[in-house]
Amino acid sequence: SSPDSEGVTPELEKAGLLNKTKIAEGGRKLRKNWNLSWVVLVGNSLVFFKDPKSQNPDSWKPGNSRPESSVDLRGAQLQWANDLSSKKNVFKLRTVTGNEFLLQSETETLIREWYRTIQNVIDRLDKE
Ligand code: I3S
Repeated sequence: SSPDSEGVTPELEKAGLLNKTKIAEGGRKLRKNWNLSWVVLVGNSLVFFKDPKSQNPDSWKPGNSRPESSVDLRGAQLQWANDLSSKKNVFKLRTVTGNEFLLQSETETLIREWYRTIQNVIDRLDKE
């Protein structure tokens, strides 16, 4: 087994570039502002970076680049949201605190992988 088989260090599930906009904060609607974001799914969190220098799979580790924000996936909800944007391949992530994000990629296979991987984490947390 690995030196960290007891799970002290959270597990990196996925990292990559996605278009992102926050559309609600605590249930209050926000104006869209799409930006390319380096997104890291690690442990129970989705972590967003905007500095291009942080575009590596280790960016979430302590001492590396500072995240722009971080989303706790416990109790979060995902849904496809092509009705919420003129862009294709868009899904919405809603946190328990009422923050809402749209995530998008021009590549359908890629956005489907993100959707599936995030949903798996949400499902795992639901069972805990
Ligand atoms: O859903 P909306 O409000 O039509 O979203 C579009 C606007 O936010 C627009 O910004 P301004 O209204 O500040 O010009 C953005 O540039 C668009 O990207 C938004 O729509 P899409 O369909 O790209 O999500």
